[in-house]
Amino acid sequence: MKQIVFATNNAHKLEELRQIMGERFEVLSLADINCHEDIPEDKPTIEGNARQKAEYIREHYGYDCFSDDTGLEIDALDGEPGVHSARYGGVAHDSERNIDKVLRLMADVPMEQRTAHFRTAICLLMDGEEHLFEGRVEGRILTERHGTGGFGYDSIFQPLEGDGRTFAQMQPEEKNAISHRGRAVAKLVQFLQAL
Ligand code: ITT
Repeated sequence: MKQIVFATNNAHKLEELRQIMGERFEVLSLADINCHEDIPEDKPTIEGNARQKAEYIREHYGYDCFSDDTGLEIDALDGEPGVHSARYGGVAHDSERNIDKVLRLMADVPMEQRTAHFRTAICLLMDGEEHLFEGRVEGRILTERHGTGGFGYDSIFQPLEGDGRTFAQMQPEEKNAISHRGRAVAKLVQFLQAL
């Protein structure tokens, strides 16, 4: 089975990816390759961050690898939190704070103006070449949390294609079938299978 490193520290994303990529690839984590340091992620775009993380692994560890970066882009907040999604509330990876800030800033925004999308960029570095894949899903930011599944902003994001449930109210397979990351990964897998 072909090995490929997924350059992420997010256990939820690794789990989602292993589920989507199935049995065709052995997806190695950073722990699997003994990478325990903080990988720089300080570019102004999600594409730039995805590339930066993948290049770091290739340079320091020599593996073919891919990495993703995701942003929640809310129209009423001029595209924020976007590239700042992980630490929007001020503390890195504190999803509850992030959600609280979004709900606070959007307290007066009516439902028809609460449109948003998740966007994922995946950067694959393989055999010395770089490939970018994008996936996005349109939806709405609800006024309160619904559901306990998923992670990050899932409990306030209601995808437009669906039955009104948030991502946090869906089974992982249901979310993956329509999500930003699911779509970007589908393009990645299609590319890898055509090699
Ligand atoms: P790595 O950089 O280590 O991969 P991360 O948690 O920083 O992990 P991202 O930069 O891709 O992940 O995503 C930034 C934030 O966006 C993340 O911390 C979540 O709050 C949110 N996010 C990403 N994907 C999401 C998803 O599928 N559902 C809900 N929120 C998500």
